[in-house]
Amino acid sequence: MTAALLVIDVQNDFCPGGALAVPGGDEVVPKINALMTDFKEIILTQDWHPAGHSSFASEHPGKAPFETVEMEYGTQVLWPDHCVQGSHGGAFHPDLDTAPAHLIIRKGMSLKIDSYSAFFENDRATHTGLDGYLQTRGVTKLVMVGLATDFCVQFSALDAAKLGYRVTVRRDLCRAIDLDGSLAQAEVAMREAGVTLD
Ligand code: VGL
Ligand code: ZN
Repeated sequence: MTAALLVIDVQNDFCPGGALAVPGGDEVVPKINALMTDFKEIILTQDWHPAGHSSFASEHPGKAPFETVEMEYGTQVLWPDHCVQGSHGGAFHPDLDTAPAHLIIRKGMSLKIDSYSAFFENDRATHTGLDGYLQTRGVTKLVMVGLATDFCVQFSALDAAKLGYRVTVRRDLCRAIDLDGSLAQAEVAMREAGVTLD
């Protein structure tokens, strides 16, 4: 059995001072770096939106960040412009040790579809390719850390569990946005899906 560490969206825009700052987002960086030494397989994800992405409130006249809209694929939360391709906000936190990573999965690159999960876009159908990569590398167990617990970490954990991986989320190495109780909901959903919450 091979375990992989999945480090989710530890990027400047999700850290204090960033466009969509997650409280304490930068606090997890040193401990994530330390945890990397326990893994032979390390994968990073990077939220990587084209300018004018449909998840940005600025693309929806009359709408403010954190309101929702109905998209073809379901309800979408609208966000401040964040993690634009090539921007400083889209770069990894400068202290994150990216050298040991085997693979960097970029997501949210389709203009019209957001992607919280490391496995599927928010249409729940379009693969990122991560599942194929993990299968061909013999990975069956995933430990997840990063930002944000209630969005990208949760969606990644639920998809991974559904795909048959054994999943552990290290809550001490994650931080949440927590919109209207979304963190508590995420924890219930992850537990129900058989995800281990450490
Ligand atoms: C995320 C909101 C929008 C995340 C990404 O990484 O959790 N949240 N884009
Ligand atoms: Zn995003």
